[in-house]
Amino acid sequence: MPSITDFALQNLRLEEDSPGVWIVTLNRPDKRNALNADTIEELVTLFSGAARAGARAIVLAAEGPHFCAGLDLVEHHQADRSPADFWQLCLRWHEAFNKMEYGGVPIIAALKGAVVGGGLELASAAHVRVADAGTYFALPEGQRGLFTGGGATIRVTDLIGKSRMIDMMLTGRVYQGQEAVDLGLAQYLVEDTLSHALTLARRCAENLPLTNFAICSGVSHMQNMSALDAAYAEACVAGIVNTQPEARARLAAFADKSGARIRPNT
Ligand code: 1HE
Repeated sequence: MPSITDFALQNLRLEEDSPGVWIVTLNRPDKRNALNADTIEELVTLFSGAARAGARAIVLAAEGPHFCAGLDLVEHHQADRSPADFWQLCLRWHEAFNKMEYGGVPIIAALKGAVVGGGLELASAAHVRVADAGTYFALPEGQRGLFTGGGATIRVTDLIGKSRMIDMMLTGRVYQGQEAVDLGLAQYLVEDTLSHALTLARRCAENLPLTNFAICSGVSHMQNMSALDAAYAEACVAGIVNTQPEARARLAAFADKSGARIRPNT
């Protein structure tokens, strides 16, 4: 069974906040956390093994003033990649981001500064995004003579719709603040994104792991299915999750009235 200390990371920093609550920090602030090929490999390794190593919720944070500047443009320029090389690289991005979205461990992104290009693709693979007033979202690919390659056509379009996504790419439009939240680019607008993301992660970690696994992979899988098949899959997943022995104590607490009731926000 792997553990948190087994990951050898250079471009990411990994810490445990409390049992099962991990903080993964993008750690190339001098390069505005631009995603070079090595960082992508570290993301693949980390998010492939996190659940088995005991992660129950993960905060994805960033060192420095910006969350992520997207594709490492300097590395890309210097590598002078062939179409096949870049195609293969994109498959590694997809591997990393799919492991995040479908890996079954809740991932909360603590955003700040630039969340642009591949940085937005990375953020959109998280399950929850927390922004502050200085966080801004853009897809500068169009201006750079590039195209998205890390899943934006799927995930960013899912968040904000096709027309807005195309507008962002064509015109370089930047979204921030409440407007970004209203559109769905982030779910929370707070003063301290790391602290709020940690609060959310700790709360998620109180859920049963099997329940979180179903939420953080099942919903995405079901979105990829026809409505008929998704309903079938949902019933199947609920059959497994809703009968797990670990849930019995929680159900008993509700039945004997010791369990918390759901009340409106005060
Ligand atoms: C970088 C990168 C990068 C900064 N690749 N090195 N993404 C973009 O088009 C965004 C490009 N970056 C920026 O627009 C700005 O750098 C920021 C708004 C993010 C930050 O600005 P600032 O003034 O704080 O920093 P800076 O002076 O521009 O950059 C500081 C250093 O970070 C500098 O390196 P230095 O060695 O000269 O000090 C920059 O070169 C470096 N840096 N951003 C490499 N992106 C799978 S396809 C995905 C396609 C895309 O993601 S396209 C979008 C790319």
